[in-house]
Amino acid sequence: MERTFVMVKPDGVARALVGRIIGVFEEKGMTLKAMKLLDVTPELAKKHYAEHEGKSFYPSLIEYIQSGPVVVMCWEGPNAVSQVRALVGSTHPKDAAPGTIRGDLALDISNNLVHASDKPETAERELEIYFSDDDYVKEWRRADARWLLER
Ligand code: FUP
Repeated sequence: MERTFVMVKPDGVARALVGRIIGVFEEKGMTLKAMKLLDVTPELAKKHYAEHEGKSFYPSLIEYIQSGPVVVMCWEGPNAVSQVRALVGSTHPKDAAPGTIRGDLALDISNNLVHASDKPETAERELEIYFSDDDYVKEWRRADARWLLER
């Protein structure tokens, strides 16, 4: 089963949208494997956005991600990475379809509420930045798993 990394960014926490955003993935049928509320340190911010270093928006991105607490999560499910990205919507909220998190709840690219990994390899890298083995619960199944997954 595939895993992905999701962050409710500082604007999502500040706007009290954590419950609503988690609900999107829960209602989809995915399984929550780990979750934390934390302040992103400069070291974490640099690791997280290493691929954007040098770009014009990098300094504001680093500042934004440290501007308040964030909620980080690991979600599991079939094709978790692409299914979560579809629910999150396009990077720029103006292009994000209605029904997606960014399409319904965000206005501006620099306050786009959620981060979600773009590839399975990125997901594993990002999960390692924020979680250690002890942060994951032992095996558990949703009570409705047999209605969600192949029997
Ligand atoms: P996404 O994978 O959708 O989160 O988007 P990217 O990894 O391409 O970009 C990471 C963050 O950088 C976005 F959430 C918003 C910010 N960004 C800008 O502010 N300006 C840009 O032109 C592109 C990205």
